[in-house]
Order: sequence, then C-alpha cells, then structure tokens
Amino acid sequence: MVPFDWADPLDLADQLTDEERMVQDSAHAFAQDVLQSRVIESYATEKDDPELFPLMGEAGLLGVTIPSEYGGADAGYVAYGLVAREIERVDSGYRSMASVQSSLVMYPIHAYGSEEQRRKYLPRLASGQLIGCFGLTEPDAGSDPGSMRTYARKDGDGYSLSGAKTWISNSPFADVFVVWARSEAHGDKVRGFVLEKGMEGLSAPKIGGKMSLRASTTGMIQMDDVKLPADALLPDVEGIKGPFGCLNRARYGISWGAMGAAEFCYAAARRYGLERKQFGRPLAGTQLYQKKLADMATQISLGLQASLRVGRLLDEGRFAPEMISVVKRNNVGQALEIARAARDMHGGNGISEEYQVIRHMMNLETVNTYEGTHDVHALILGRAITGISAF
Ligand code: TGC
Ligand code: FAD
Repeated sequence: MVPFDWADPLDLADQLTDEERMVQDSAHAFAQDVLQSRVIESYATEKDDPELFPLMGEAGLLGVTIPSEYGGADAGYVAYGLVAREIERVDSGYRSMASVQSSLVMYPIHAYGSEEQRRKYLPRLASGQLIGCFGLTEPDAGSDPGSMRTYARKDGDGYSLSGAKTWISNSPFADVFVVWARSEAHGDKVRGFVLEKGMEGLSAPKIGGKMSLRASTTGMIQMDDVKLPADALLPDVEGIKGPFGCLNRARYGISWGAMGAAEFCYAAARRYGLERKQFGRPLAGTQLYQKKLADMATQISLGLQASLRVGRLLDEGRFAPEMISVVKRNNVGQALEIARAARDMHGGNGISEEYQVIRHMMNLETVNTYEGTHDVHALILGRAITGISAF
C-alpha cells in the first residue's frame, strides 16, 4: 500500500516519462513565476499582453509537438497537455494564447504548409517573435463553420480575400493570420490561407467588454479585398477537415487545461476549508464540505486519466476525433462545476478577485463554449453512437 496523495489521487505523476515530468516542471515554474504574478491585474484591466509570447517561447512552451528542426520541442501530445494544464492552473486566457499559437497556427503550417512556409514561420512562432491567430468563426457561422462566407476570388496568380471573422483569440496583435475561406479557384472548397499583419485591407479590431477570459485578447479579422500571393495558400489540405484537424489538437489540450483550472479551485477550496472556522470548527470538518472535495478529487483524477489516455493514443496516431469530444466536453463541464462549487465554498470571499476562484469560474464559461460547445460535442458523440446526425 502507498499513502494517498490528495493532490494526485491516482498517481498520474507515476505514469509520465522523465521527459514529460521535466516539461511539466518547467511549465509549472514558468506559470507560477511569470503568469501568476500578473494575472489578477491583467484580468481586472483586460490588459493586452503580447510580450508574454517571447517569454513563453523562451521557456519552450510554444510548439511542444512540432519537430525541433522548426524550433519546436518535439515532446509529444502528453507533454503538450501537461503544459496546457500548468498554464491554465493560472488562467484559461493564458492557455488560450498559447494553444492558439501551438495547435491552431503552428500545427496547420506544419501539417498543411509548404516547406517554405514552415521555414518562414515556424521557428519565429516557436520563439514567440511572431504571434499567430486562427480565423474560422464568423458572425453568422459559429457552431456551423461549414456555412462560412469568407471568400477567396482568383486574382491573377493569387487571390483576393474578403469577409469577416469574429471572436478570434490574439487577432488584435497577431503578425500571422491563418484564415479559412471558400476558394473560387478550388471549386468553392474550404482552403487555408496565411495572411500577414500590414496587408492592405486587413484589420483586426479588439472586442472589448468581455466578462470572461479577460487576460486573453480577442478580436475580429476584417478582410476587404486583401490581395494574397499564390504562396499564401496552405497547399496540403482541402475542405473543412483542414480546420477540424487543428481543432482536434486544441480541444485535446483544453481537456488538460480545464483540469488545471479545476485543480487550482479544488486546492483553494481545501485550503480555505481547513483555515476557515464556523460553528466552532473548520468548514473542512463538515460532511457537506468533505463531500464536495471528494467529488472534486474524483472528477479531476478521472478527467486527467482520460486525457492521458487520449494523449497516448494521439502520440501513437491511433485516435478518433470523437475521443477528443469525450474529454473536451467532460473535462470542461466538470471543471466548470468544480469552479462553481469552489466559489460557493469560499462564501462571500469567493466573489473577490483575491481568492481567484470566481475568475476561473468566469473563464470556464468561455472554455465550455469555444472549440465546439458542450452541446455540439454531445451531438458529435450522438452522431457517432447512433449514425444519425442531429445538428
Ligand atoms: P462533417 O460533415 O462532420 O465533416 C466534414 C468533413 O470534415 C471531417 N471531419 C473531421 N476531420 C478531422 N477531425 C475532425 N474532428 C473532424 N470532424 C469532421 C469529416 O470526416 C468530413 O471529411 P470529408 O473528407 O468527408 O469531407 O462536418 P459538419 O460541417 O457537419 O461539422 C459538424 C460539426 C458540428 C462537427 C463541426 O462543424 C464542429 O465541430 N463545429 C464546432 C465549431 C468549432 O469548434 N469551432 C471552433 C473555432 S476555433 C476556436 O474556438 C478557438 S478558441 C481557442 C482558444 O482561444 O483556446
Ligand atoms: P452558436 O453556434 O450560435 O451557438 C449558440 C448556442 O446554440 C450554443 O449553446 C450551442 O451549443 C447551441 N447550438 C448550436 N447549434 C446547435 C444545434 N444544432 N443543436 C442544439 N444546439 C445548438 N473562433 C475562432 O475561429 N478562432 C478563435 O481564436 C476563437 N477564439 C474565441 C475566443 C473567445 C473568448 C470566444 C468566446 C470564442 C472564440 N471563438 C474562436 C469562437 C468560438 O469557437 C464560437 O463562439 C463557438 O464555436 C460557438 O459559436 P457561436 O458563438 O456562434 O454560438
């Protein structure tokens, strides 16, 4: 028998390789030293923090799965998940900044790009010298991105791109824009294009007034007849499966990240319950409080095991996208419940920025919506279970 560790109930640490533990430790140190010290103020003021990208790059947290010849860490999907967990233990918005860069910008350039595109963009995206964003969602095409209207017309040897993307993480300060559009030259199929800051007709205004994910900058991408050279096209993918291939990676990372946020809330509720006395004893000495902590420990440890399993399958190339829907939907839904419970367990203090649980709770509302809403993932699973599409 071994002693029970409340912070790692199923001994996840024992299931990691030495390399994965090293990546986790350095991500943990970075997140606690660099991110934790700024998050309360950045969240309160909706601060734009582009200077975090070179810091994350220097710490090796961008492009964890990308081969080292392009500046990545080549450390695999479990390591990538562990990084997401450590960053989101501090804030979902910071994880968002990093996961867009790694899964939604570096991944498509690596998987679908030409060798020239890889060499041109990936090393500087890995170091954080360049910041990327991913434009799929439109004002009238959210859960159903197949109905997108952004359109690339033929224009000489290249293209002319027009349309609008909305709710785009990182866009207001992005240098590199991976944008998905229907393309006249390709039978109106969805194609990916790489745009660069400063192109005529391209703008990316910030969306203000968010009550969630306030430490991450979100904006639009407006494209008014943006002229693109032929080599702005990502050559190696056609159809909506292109963006979905990127979403698989990002959704998987989110399943780990959400557990990091939940772990923060669980640890905070435990600590608070041990310190706070009412009716002459610690709150943690009451049955209701203990049941809530037991539920949290159970859901977190099961969620982490599920993400670890999917990560191993991703590393072996043996995953089905529906597996990722299981962990994205479950882990984010559970994390949201845990954050709400932790907020309640802190009583009045739970609404203060100082205790941080309400910030996680507010963030997780966004995480439950983006990258496929909780219900859209239920429908993805429902279709796979029954063979009937109910979207
Ligand atoms: P559907 O008919 O299901 O499929 C069309 C084609 O795509 C293929 N496919 C996939 N391929 C790889 N991975 C997946 N997960 C795939 N899902 C589908 C499919 O095999 C088919 O290929 P082919 O070759 O036969 O053409 O397509 P649909 O249009 O009916 O899609 C339905 C649905 C609901 C699954 C899809 O539209 C969906 O996932 N909607 C949710 C949209 C979403 O997640 N948007 C995310 C935007 S990005 C974002 O939120 C970033 S936030 C990041 C941050 O800040 O952290
Ligand atoms: P809708 O699709 O309009 O859904 C509204 C509601 O209807 C939801 O509850 C949904 O579950 C439900 N619903 C939809 N269809 C069905 C159905 N068939 N049956 C039953 N219920 C249904 N997008 C990007 O492309 N890039 C980004 O970087 C990015 N970052 C984001 C950052 C933030 C902070 C936010 C909030 C969003 C971001 N998004 C991004 C967009 C995000 O992916 C979308 O918000 C999400 O896909 C949902 O689309 P929607 O907001 O249009 O909601």
